[in-house]
Amino acid sequence: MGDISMPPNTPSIMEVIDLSTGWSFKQTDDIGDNAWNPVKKIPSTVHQDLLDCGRLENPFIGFNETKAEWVGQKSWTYRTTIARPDVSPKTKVVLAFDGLDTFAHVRLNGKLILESDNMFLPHRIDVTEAIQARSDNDLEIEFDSAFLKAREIRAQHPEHRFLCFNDPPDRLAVRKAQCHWGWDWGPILICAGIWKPVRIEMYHARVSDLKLDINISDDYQLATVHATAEIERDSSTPPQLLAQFNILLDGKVVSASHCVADQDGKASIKLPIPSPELWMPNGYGKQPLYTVTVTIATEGMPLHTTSRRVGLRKIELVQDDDAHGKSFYFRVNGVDIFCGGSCWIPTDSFLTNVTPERYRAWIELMVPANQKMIRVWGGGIYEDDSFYDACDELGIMVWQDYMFACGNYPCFPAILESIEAEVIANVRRLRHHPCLAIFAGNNEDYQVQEQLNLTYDYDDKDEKNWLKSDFPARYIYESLLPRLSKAEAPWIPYWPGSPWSHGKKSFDPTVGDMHQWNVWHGKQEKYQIFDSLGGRFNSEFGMEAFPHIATIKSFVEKDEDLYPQSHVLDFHNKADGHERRIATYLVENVRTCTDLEAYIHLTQLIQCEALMFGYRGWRKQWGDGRHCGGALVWQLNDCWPTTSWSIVDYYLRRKPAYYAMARVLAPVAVGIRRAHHDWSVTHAREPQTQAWELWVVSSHQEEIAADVEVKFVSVRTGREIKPKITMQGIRIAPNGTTHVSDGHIDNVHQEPHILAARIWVNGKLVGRDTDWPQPLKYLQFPERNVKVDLVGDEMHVTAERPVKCLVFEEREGCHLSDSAIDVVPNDKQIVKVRGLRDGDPPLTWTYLGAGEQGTHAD
Ligand code: BMA
Repeated sequence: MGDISMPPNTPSIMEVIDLSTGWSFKQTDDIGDNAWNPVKKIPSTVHQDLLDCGRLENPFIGFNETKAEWVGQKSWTYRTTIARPDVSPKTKVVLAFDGLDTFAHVRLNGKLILESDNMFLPHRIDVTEAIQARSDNDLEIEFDSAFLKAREIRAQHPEHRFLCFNDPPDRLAVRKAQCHWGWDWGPILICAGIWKPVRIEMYHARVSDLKLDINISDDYQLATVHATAEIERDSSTPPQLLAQFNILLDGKVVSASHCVADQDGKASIKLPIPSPELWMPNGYGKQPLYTVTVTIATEGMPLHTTSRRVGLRKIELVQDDDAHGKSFYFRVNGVDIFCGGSCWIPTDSFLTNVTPERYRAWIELMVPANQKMIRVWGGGIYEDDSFYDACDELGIMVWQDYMFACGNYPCFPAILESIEAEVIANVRRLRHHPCLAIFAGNNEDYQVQEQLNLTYDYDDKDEKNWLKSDFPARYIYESLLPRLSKAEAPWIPYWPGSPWSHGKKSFDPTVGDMHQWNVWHGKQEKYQIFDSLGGRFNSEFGMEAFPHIATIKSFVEKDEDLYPQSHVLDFHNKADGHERRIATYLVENVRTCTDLEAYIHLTQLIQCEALMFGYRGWRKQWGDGRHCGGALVWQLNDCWPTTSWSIVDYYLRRKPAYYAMARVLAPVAVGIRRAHHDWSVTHAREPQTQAWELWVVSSHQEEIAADVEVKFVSVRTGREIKPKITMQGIRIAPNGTTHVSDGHIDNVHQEPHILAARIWVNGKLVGRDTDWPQPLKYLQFPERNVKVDLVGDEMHVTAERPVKCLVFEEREGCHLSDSAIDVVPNDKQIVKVRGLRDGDPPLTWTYLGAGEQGTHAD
């Protein structure tokens, strides 16, 4: 074997010509002399290319989105020239596209070589003969308008009803990012172009696929990697190729073996890894990553090497019948994980502008925020490799939707065929990532059936009937996708939809996952009761907040429009009824205002409170027999500068809710709250007494001891209205919730006061929580006397009276250890700032009741 046991990093002898430069483009029907414009680089999108050559105004500014509408209604042509490659005539030459957006006709030297209609598909075209015939080869790609094609295809299928949330329903006919047609957080920008890399590959043989099925023994002492390489070769290469497999950790080979490929070009082998180093989610351990390489060779000559990076972990979706119905949570390497995290949308309307560094920066944000899971939502894209790489490296588990969202999708034969190819290609690309925790069939398509009164007979198990019914796509979610997922990645759990409930209504709280939108949408419940509205796993819930002032200024062109309800600010909020809903939650809870910066703070405070009430309560329920298995906020990010449900805005500026979430998801967190009283029910009187409860949640795997304290502090005076309670050496249950104390508030004899809890572990203060009389608007906040002293890279924060939601400025380049804090007298809080340089002005800050003008920096 000696001949082919080459070092692991031997470059493959496949030769590659990168085709990222040398392109030009034009509007297809433009026959003028100056029609062609240069393209800076491929991958690209036509909007960015038009921006680059000055033919489009930035659609993210002002009302420019409407000025960009025409772009999506035209056809666009891209062209380049490829020189004849200098290879032997027997060498196979392939033109490889990783993705074309979307209706593409590809011509080489005038001859049609590919027609494509699915953005999510890669393509490989054998051009061996065609490309050798000429010294210069013309490659031209014409993209039809997806907007017009969608209409056309829809019209061809009168048998289907095309119903959806988030119009237009035409989008359902096309395999393309559904949010390109606009969404309730994003502009209508129907892109087109070569949105993924394109290259020429020249080779005799290559590994076309590498599947790695990893088994970990019950005692976690042995991992076995079952590796299968599929090999493609030209006719001149002998079939009996040798395949050398190596597994490396930190550059060292930990397992190696080889075999001969069979007649069908398959090489399959089992590689043991004794004492495996296990991959764990953020906060639960390390993320060691092994590299598996395979090199194929003939007669001692290596032909191609490829590799995958893997993590060793066992993942289970635990669904046991229990006291609350059926559980729904994840277990990784035997450890039950409460999945606090976020939902993810495409992070730029122009996908090709997101660099690997920007992906990494987004995922990095989740780490200090104690988040464990991110859900790639079904109305966007199967994300870029660098997104999953970052999740692998940082321990963020991925809930991956298949790309269907909020619709009643058609199932005509051609689209089913395309979906099948799309799923195989994308699962093969993604399945080796240890971050991948679950594949889900779609986003809210079962809800569309329920809410639009379309039929769905769960008990009818005959697939053929599904295809003839009002809900043909049930065939996709309950037959096609599970079949393909099982064949391609049986180690990743499959779930038919987000949400789905085993045939019960998708909002059933006893089974499956749930999108809880009765706060904000639906019944517009008070957020104080968020916890009581949850299910077994809350894969969506949210509250809108304005973005940072600098983000607003990036798109508002005139100073006179810098007020909360200006036309341009409304335009940069795509949510249905957003004025009424933001107003409702503001008016119910706080004294509203008109100054823009103070208003931003109020909307952000409301979001912060709402999400805190949700997360805090659901994490508490985790300890109650895994009643709630996780909560994913809608949404982490934005695709343009906008007001939305995001907790971090387009420019990666954190909103206050980001910090509140981090606190309630900390490894050890204390929680305190009084019973909810609905103040706006007709004739409601304040109850004479209100019960309160104090608890601690812990994600440690062993029991720990903690000291806990509760103070009762008058909102008006800052004085303690009764002696504090202190409890020492409390035993905190592992990976669960511990009830610590309870009591009653006497609303008749006691003035309005907060309950302020703190917790120490091994003498170190590790957490705080405060509970406030609700609603906040009834409280008086005179003379808080807040002080923020900058001491080195720390801000020391004190107040003489209780302070609600003290938020620091989010300055470019600065990173805060905390913000959106409640401050209690005699409890100095220290917030660390990274990135503030000597001589920089201190960060400004504000808090509830600071006044119309809002911000301070004393
Ligand atoms: C959910 C999502 C999205 C939407 C969000 C806010 O239902 O799945 O479709 O953007 O709500 O309305």
